[in-house]
Amino acid sequence: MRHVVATPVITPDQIDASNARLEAEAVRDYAHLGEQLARRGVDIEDILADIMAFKVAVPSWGMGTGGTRFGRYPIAGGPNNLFEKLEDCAVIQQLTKATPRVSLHFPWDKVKDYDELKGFAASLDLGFDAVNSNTFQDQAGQSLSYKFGSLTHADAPTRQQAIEHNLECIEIGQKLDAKALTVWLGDGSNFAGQSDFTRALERYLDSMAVVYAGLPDDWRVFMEHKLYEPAFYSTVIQDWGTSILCAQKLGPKAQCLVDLGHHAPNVNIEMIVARLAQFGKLGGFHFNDSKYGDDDLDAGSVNPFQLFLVFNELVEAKGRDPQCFDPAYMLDQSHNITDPIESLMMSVNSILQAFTKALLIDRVALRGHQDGNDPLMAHATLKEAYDTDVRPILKIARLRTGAAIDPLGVYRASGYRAQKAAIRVTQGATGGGIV
Ligand code: AOS
Ligand code: ZN
Ligand code: ZN
Repeated sequence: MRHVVATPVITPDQIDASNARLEAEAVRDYAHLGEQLARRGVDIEDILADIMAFKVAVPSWGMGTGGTRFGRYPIAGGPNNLFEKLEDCAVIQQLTKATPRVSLHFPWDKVKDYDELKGFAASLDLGFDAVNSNTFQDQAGQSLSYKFGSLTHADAPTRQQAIEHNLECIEIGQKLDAKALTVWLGDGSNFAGQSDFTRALERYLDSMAVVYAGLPDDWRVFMEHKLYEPAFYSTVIQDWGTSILCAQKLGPKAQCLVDLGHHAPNVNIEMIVARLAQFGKLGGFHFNDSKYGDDDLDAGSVNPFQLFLVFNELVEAKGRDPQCFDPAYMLDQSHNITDPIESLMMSVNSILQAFTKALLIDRVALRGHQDGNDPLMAHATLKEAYDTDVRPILKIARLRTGAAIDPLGVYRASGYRAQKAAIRVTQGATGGGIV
């Protein structure tokens, strides 16, 4: 029981000292923005309450330095095991108070004792979100290979092995109080003719029906579609159309997960979000950003307007169905050249900005312009919200939740990574692999 209680990460007085310096200015800016919003008929405290309540899960696999198939540049003081990853997650939670849960990936995050893991996480003020299965790689000692597929493999014993892995993920997730399983599989083909599209999907549905039957009553399964990679000719669950068809076939606990990087270039992702929400099949998100493909760049770093438009649809959907609409929000990024803690804190900030701006949209006016066939004013209504500098709201949300007004500033001043570099075993030099 080596890991029962975590060592303190950043001390509360480091946060308090920084907040004390920044508070007066933040409060003044907030009051000023409050006056401006009041003129638009918006109560800033209502917006603040929603922002303080918003949470997004961080990925355990995003804590280590990512890489490409060409190489990887580990940073000194990076985490070497799940417990060290959780310490880093705790820093993000401490400084933002917006990331209380961690999404785990199996078998990468397997440990011997899940009670110990849970206790360790709890001592860091952390819990667990959706668990992710992995049948896109072969693991040491695995009896059957996934080279030609997993849940959709032509051979029944390989499919069975993949099914059992997903069931095991549910079992582990239950020990950790998770409530959802995310299934992304790399199954597909590299050559025209290699795979029969229809039979492969039939096998997927048969396999997933067994996984679905293993879900506890209060669980959901999220199907994460992706256009290509690692299969480069076809992917079995390639888009939201296939995903929603499967979700409808499997049943109410099956929903679709939208990873922002998993679409063809220029696809209207916000519209996909609207469609899935309309039919009760929007299960959750993997937030990130992309320029070309599944780049796994930091959320909001390339196209913050798109992120805002996604949140516009989310706010709209929540307004229509406040009781039941409850997508799971997770980050899925690969940090190749930055400190993952810093990137993730920035990403949380971008997500919260997009959400805040979406909350500011005058929906009555928007509807009026839409129905009155006034495209310019409809668009201007969105831009009015998007162009608002909402940073004072985020700063006050952090202040009131006990987070840092300036998470990045506190983190840099703390010297956290340098301290960890002195304690943690240094990782190997370079190695390929996309995380
Ligand atoms: C892969 O492209 C997906 O985004 C998955 O969510 C995957 O499980 C995760 O990125 C870890 O590799
Ligand atoms: Zn993803
Ligand atoms: Zn991805």
